[in-house]
Amino acid sequence: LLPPHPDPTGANMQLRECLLPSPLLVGPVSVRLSSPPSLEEIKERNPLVMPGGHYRPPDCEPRHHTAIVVPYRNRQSHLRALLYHLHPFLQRQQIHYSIYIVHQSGNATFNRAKLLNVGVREALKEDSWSCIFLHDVDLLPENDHNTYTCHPQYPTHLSVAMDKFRYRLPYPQYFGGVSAVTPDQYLKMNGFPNQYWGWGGEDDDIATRVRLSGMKIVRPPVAIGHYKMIKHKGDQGNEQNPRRFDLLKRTRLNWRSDGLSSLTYELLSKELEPLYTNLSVNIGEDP
Ligand code: BGN
Repeated sequence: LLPPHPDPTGANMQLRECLLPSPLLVGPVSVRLSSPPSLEEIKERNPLVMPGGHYRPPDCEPRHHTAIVVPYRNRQSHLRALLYHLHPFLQRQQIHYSIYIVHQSGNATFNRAKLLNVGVREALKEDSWSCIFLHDVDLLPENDHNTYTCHPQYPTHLSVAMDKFRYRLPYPQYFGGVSAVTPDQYLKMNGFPNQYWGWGGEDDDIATRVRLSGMKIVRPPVAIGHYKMIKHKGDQGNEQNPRRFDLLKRTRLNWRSDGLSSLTYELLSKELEPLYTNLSVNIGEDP
């Protein structure tokens, strides 16, 4: 028998599956909120992150493929804090991931759920992600045992213990902050509503869609789902939506017609930044 060929390029090397749980996890971490470093410094601290904010573990075959989608407008310092914490956090979990920032162009009222729909659609054009995270820009996970992976059957709500809500759920159905779906789960619930312009209610609508489409919400233990929220004033262009109460009364009637199935937008640009993919989109405005 001949000895196996040496493989100088490493191209045919079979990596072993990553261990479960990842041996790199550290548990609770202290999260620094003030004055996050520059993007250049964050990049230097994360040398293995590829353009577009893409990463795969170098020495094992990842079991999970997660796209992180972040609705965004004018929150540079929040974005730096998020990238500073999230990149090392995800690398310790040894998952294959990319971070997509979905920037709402123009000055129309902010629409978080529609931006999430755009992010999911664009992310799935790029790669066959097994899990999609819907992540607010101002939330920083405090424990890396809170894994950024999906439940095979049901949508997951991750931010179950935010400092802002004294480390518990503000109410039992709360689905805001950080949540996750598989592409199948996302299709089943017809994505997210496109009609919530301004602050509030869209997350409750999404939670209702989960139920109406025959699924339920799963959550990590409260001790693990700790998040710090970066403090800020209510931001301009995202005022409380006075129509949210009326919209929420109609979720049952609207969810099949409004959502992924009715999504329209114009992708203005897609840039592979060193730490994230920047999708700039025109999603229109409140009619
Ligand atoms: C709720 C908001 C959510 C928000 C949480 C936490 C509404 C709908 C009114 C019935 N829901 O009250 O969108 O995530 O507070 O801040 O406003």
